[in-house]
Amino acid sequence: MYYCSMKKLIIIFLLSIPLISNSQVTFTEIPTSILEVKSSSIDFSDIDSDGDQDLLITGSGGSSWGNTVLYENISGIFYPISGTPFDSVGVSNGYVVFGDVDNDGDEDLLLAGDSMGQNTITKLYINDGGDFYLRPTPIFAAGNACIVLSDMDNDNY
Ligand SMILES: [Ca+2]
Ligand SMILES: [Ca+2]
Ligand SMILES: [Ca+2]
Repeated sequence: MYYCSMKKLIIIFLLSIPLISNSQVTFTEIPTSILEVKSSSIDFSDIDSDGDQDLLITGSGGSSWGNTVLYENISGIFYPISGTPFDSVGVSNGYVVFGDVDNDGDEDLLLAGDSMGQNTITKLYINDGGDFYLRPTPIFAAGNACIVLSDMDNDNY
């Protein structure tokens, strides 16, 4: 978890170096209706291949021990998508990462953490044209996890 957090901070820092030196660039906070959570994890990916980055967020918040909500980016505004197979797999203290694990061009999802404050899970969801389907995986269940997807055998996925 610490490694992943530091890795993200380092990447954000490195990406922001040219921006810091460019006085023309400013960031403006925009109000959103994205779920407010703690013990969270997020990842952006173009899950519907329309050219913009969509969002998945997990964490505890509201009246739930855990939430797993996918948002579709429509013209820069994020709208929650209901009916996903992970709606009921509310995760906190976890980690989410998108990656094309089956090399079909769609971004798939690996999700790990504490589900609804009860049990620890790791689940793989295959993306087929923007619809996700649970695929059984032998990957062990992990809470407070850090996930990295990589092409270890150099077969391009
Ligand atoms: Ca998109
Ligand atoms: Ca895929
Ligand atoms: Ca591979």
